[in-house]
Amino acid sequence: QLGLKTKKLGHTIHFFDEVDSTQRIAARLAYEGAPEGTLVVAEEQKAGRGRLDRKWFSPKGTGIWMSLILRPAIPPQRAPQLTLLAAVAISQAIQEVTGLVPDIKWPNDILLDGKKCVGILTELQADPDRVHSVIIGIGINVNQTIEQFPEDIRAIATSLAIEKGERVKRAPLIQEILLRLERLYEQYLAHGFRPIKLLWEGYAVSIGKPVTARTLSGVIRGIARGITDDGLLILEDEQHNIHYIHSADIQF
Ligand code: BT5
Repeated sequence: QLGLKTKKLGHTIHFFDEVDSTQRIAARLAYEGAPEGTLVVAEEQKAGRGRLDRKWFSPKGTGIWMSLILRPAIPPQRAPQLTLLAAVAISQAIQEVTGLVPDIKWPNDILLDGKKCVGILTELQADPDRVHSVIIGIGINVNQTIEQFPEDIRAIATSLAIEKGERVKRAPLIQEILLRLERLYEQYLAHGFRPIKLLWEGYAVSIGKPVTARTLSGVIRGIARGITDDGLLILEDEQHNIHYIHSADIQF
């Protein structure tokens, strides 16, 4: 019922009214051998997850809560590139379907008007040298009103409908996301991350600006200089030391 135009992505779709997390279900399916392109979509998540076990608010019928299984033949350290690839595909799709122009905030947020509209969570099943599966979790606030967000995120979150001023249909957006993802993923497998990185830079907000990066090992303040070919953030601190950051929360 999504009217997909993709060759592979989304050809097997598992729809649920209510789940704890589409990530958990997709991880189980991947473990059981589900093919690349398998998609899990839910109307509502009772325990939607962000990074570091943070909560992802996923109320019924208002958003896109989905997880996609990919099986690229890459070493695990290249997996962060797929978060950035997904961010580009989703940004392109949002722009195509709504006319809104999103910003990507490294590594996994898409912003509209400075507020978070999309979160991406990339998880792996891998050996030290080889990925078995990558589960790309995508959460998009589509039709929430501002009152429908919990108070603690009301100031930092937004939905497509809030920004556009009218409701946005979810099925055409999912279709467009899968189409863009498939194109970029094929490009990535054939030509590597370079072409994706160029597209990513076109949407990136934090590059060239002073930012604060909160990592698990501490806080670094500096200027975001760009991303490496692996997708790490390059941060130059006040002493002009260069840091390569794998994972962090960024504040402007
Ligand atoms: C993320 O984590 O942004 C990744 C979110 C991934 C969600 C998808 S939905 C489908 C799949 N199934 C899952 O269970 N997860 C994935 P992070 O960067 O850690 O951001 C989490 C933070 O975003 C929270 O601590 C809140 O501050 C904020 N937040 C929670 N829900 C939000 C929402 N609906 N919109 C905007 N911000 C939100």
